[in-house]
Amino acid sequence: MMLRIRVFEEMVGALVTANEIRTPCHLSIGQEAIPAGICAALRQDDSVWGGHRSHGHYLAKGGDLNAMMAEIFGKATGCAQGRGGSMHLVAPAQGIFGTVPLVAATIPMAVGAALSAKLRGTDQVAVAFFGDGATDEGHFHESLNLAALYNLPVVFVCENNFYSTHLTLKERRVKDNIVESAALHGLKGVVLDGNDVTSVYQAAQEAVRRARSGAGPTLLECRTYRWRGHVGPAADLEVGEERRRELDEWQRRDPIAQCRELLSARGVSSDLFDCLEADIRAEVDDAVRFARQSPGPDESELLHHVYVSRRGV
Ligand SMILES: Cc1ncc(C[n+]2csc(CCOP(=O)(O)OP(=O)(O)O)c2C)c(N)n1
Ligand SMILES: [Mg+2]
Repeated sequence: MMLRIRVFEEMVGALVTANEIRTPCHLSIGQEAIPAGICAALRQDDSVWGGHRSHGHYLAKGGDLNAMMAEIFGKATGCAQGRGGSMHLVAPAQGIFGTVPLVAATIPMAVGAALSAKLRGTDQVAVAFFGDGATDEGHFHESLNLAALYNLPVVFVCENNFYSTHLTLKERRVKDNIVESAALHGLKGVVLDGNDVTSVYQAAQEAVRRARSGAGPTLLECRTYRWRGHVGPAADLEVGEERRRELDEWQRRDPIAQCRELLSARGVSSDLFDCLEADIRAEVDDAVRFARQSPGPDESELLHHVYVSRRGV
């Protein structure tokens, strides 16, 4: 799954550079262990809620790769019928009810989904994915408080990549202490290496088990780094003098390379990796072909889903 997210996003980046994709794309290259590790601990009927950087959340939760590529191309076969682009991904059957690029907007939605599960008496779990920048918003704190107060089955996953657009964590907060918000609001908080897919998966399993069994919400602060710029395929090396050094350091901790080393040490052959990579590249190439060949939305549908008409149109 990590490789699928990586290859998909590298392709999107290349197509943005080629000016074939023209919707803004926020790439999560370098952060793949988080969606892959968290979603591996979920069931299909659990929900995930994401934001502007959610290609990985969508794929890891089971969203269709062709439908996402077509959406990014703005085609009628896209998961949001070509109306949303990269930042509005939706696949209700897979528990993805819409990613929303308003920072922190989907954190309370995850809490709402968890409240709904509790009221309906199901054991479904809701997961909110959000960045460190979202923890600067009031919604984050209100959501943690309510989830703890009502003991809701929700897992808050902060993908702390230390940047909110071009502002570092240090420029935005006195302390590097996001996880402490959990204790403040009365829920369990865990800090972990977000580039280690095994740690992420194990923490997710425990948080999901707690949520499902009625033991309440958890905040997971997953520390990671995005290799590309805030938006688009470039590396954003001009944003600050620290960026080059940080990038070098974090690229040495590539989540995919680390996982590959772990598996090799346990006897998985390099041929298997090569086959896997070839299959994924073919899958992504197919998605590009599908998106290119798909029709655009019909002009006559431009105002559909925008206004509610009394005549029911
Ligand atoms: C409410 C709101 N404020 C500001 C923005 C502009 N904005 C878009 S992404 C972003 C940075 C978010 O940073 P973070 O939550 O850390 O996510 P990351 O981009 O690092 O994945 C900002 C400020 C927005 N989309 N919504
Ligand atoms: Mg961030």
